Amino acid sequence: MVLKAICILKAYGPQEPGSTPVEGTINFTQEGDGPVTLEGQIAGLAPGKHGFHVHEFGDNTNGCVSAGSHFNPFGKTHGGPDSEVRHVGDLGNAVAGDDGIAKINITDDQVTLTGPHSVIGRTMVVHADPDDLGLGGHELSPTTGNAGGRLACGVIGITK
Ligand SMILES: *[C@@H]1O[C@H](CO)[C@@H](O)[C@H](O)[C@H]1NC(C)=O
Ligand SMILES: *[C@@H]1O[C@H](CO)[C@@H](O)[C@H](O)[C@H]1NC(C)=O
Ligand SMILES: [Cu+2]
Ligand SMILES: [Zn+2]
Repeated sequence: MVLKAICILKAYGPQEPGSTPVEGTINFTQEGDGPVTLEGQIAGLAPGKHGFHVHEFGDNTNGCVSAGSHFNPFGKTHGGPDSEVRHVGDLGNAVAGDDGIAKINITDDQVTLTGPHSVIGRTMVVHADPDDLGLGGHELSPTTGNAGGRLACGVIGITK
């Protein structure tokens, strides 16, 4: 069985005048209990790396802030997608080109759309700064990768 989900990322709060709003669409697909593939793009970013994670809550009451911390059901330390120790939500960085567009095509074996640790109903966040994958030596490296503010986010929802 193929499971599908979708996330529409939007910016909350005041935007800089004249700036392109950060926005994006990510499609999720999973066959059975295999890895999840995320495909899509995010536009309006500064060129370079932007931390990209699944956060705990699907709550946008206070914009992206109420999405809480990185989704971490096993109580691990922050890492990168290929780290042995990581949060389930740690998907590393979205990398934008000079056109401000980051193309996403990630296959991950910890994110899942099924079972008690499903990411459906949680929030994807794209950040202002690079995620250092836990290695930056900053006090925030072991929790957030020091990825800075939350530019845009969206709840992961079931689709057909
Ligand atoms: C993602 O990568 C796979 C495998 O390389 C490819 O088949 C697929 O078309 C890519 N998707 C997008 C949206 O580029
Ligand atoms: C995402 O899914 C939508 C609807 O199924 C589809 O139209 C779109 O091409 C998909 N985008 C990517 C990048 O796979
Ligand atoms: Cu994040
Ligand atoms: Zn993390």
